[in-house]
Amino acid sequence: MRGLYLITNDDPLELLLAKLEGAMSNGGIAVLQYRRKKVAKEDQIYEVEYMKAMCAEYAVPFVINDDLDLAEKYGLGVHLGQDDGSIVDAVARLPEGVLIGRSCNNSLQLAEQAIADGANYVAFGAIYATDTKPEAGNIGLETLKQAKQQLNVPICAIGGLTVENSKIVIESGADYCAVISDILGRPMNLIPDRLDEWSALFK
Ligand code: TZP
Ligand code: MG
Repeated sequence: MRGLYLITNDDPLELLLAKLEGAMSNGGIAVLQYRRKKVAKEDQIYEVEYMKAMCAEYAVPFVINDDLDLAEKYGLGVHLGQDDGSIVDAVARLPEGVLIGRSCNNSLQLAEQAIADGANYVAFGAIYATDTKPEAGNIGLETLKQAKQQLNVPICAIGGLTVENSKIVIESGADYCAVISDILGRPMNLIPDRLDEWSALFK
């Protein structure tokens, strides 16, 4: 229940799948989240089917961002923001054992509520400012440190995380580091080395 939590970007599908194949075969991915902001809903079905099979092959837990209907259709985990629907619903509609996560921004109170509702991990961020989601701000490390002391589920840190700035994030309490750009923003041939650097951080 710790390690690199990789989130998909909006690369063209073929390129994204090639990067994911390279990343997963490297062995350094603890969780994959499907997050495709620029892909039409009807095309997401095919993509999710493909990635579900890939995750099964590499035994990587697979989580759908925002979309409980899609997660339910395929019996997958889900990650819900504060405005993306209820955790109680997700627990009721998804199979036992899948990941159910909640974005809690900078709030321990939101995290406690999510856990009471049945979330089995909680996410805080953006830790550092990021162009991927500028409106997420930059909350720093204080909430992570408190969360580590007070909460009894894995803690996910997200936002602007890189190999260079995440040692302290892990030391502050992050079980998962959720990353888009620092992995998928790189050319495909550089991703395996980057993953090795991430794995070393979690050793
Ligand atoms: N939620 C808070 S920050 C963020 C999301 C989805 C973006 C993370 O992307 P990156 O590129 O790793 O900063
Ligand atoms: Mg969301």
